[in-house]
Amino acid sequence: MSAVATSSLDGFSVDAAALVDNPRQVAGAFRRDGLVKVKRILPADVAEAVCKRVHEELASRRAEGDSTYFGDVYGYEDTGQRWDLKLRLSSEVKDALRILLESLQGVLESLRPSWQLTELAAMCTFPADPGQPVHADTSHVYDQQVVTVFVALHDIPAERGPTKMYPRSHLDGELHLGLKEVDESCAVLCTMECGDCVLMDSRLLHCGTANKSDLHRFLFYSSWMPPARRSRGSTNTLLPEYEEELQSGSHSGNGPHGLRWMFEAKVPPRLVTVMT
Ligand SMILES: O=C(O)CCC(=O)C(=O)O
Ligand SMILES: [Fe+2]
Repeated sequence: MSAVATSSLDGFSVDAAALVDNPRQVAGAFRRDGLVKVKRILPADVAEAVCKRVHEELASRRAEGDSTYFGDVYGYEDTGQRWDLKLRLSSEVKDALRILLESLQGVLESLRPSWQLTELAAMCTFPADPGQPVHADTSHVYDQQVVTVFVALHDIPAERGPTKMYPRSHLDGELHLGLKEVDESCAVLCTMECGDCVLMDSRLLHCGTANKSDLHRFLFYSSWMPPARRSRGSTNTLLPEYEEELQSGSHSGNGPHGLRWMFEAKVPPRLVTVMT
């Protein structure tokens, strides 16, 4: 078994245009494999607008030096080449989320009747980022299913540091308990074109790989969890103002950063029950 051998992502891929007709089938594959790639889910101009926005917010947040805007990620303190930037609901981000949810609604609802937003951020790496250790974002044993949607804001070939994922590892108790090693020959490298996305069960083992290119690598991501009361001090990568809004139960969306936009944008309310 080679340490660099990877399976093909093609077997885990579907075109966005095919999603609407086959949500249950795609949800079934996602449940089994813990990942699914959706090609061409965002028009390139929408992805590029978010990318520009991330560049701008990252520059100003780094200049401010306020850690509130950054999530904790492996390697963040060590190298300064990796930034987990919490995003505002800017018009660019709202447009992207609306289009994503319109496509993903059927798949998400086939998994569960309702979901709430728990992360909204961009995972940014720069040249010479060494990549991450293999990890799961949530516990197979203790946590409920969380679905993370990683969107490529530009093309991400192998050398630009795509995420590596280990299909079906999300339900493997022995792996999660450290009783056996991951099988590298089963890993898939999530290379993408601008506007593609990968849905990942957050219990799946995965890691960001090294950025060997001379370009940045930006992934826009949102995570969705079953509606529940939220615990304070959560480490989710979500700006405190949205966290508080979800926490308080006052989800009328009338505040300055209200979430009513989801309804105005006609995103099906069942996806955002907790915000009603
Ligand atoms: O950078 C990536 O591709 C993945 C990031 C990640 O998995 C994490 O920070 O938890
Ligand atoms: Fe992760």
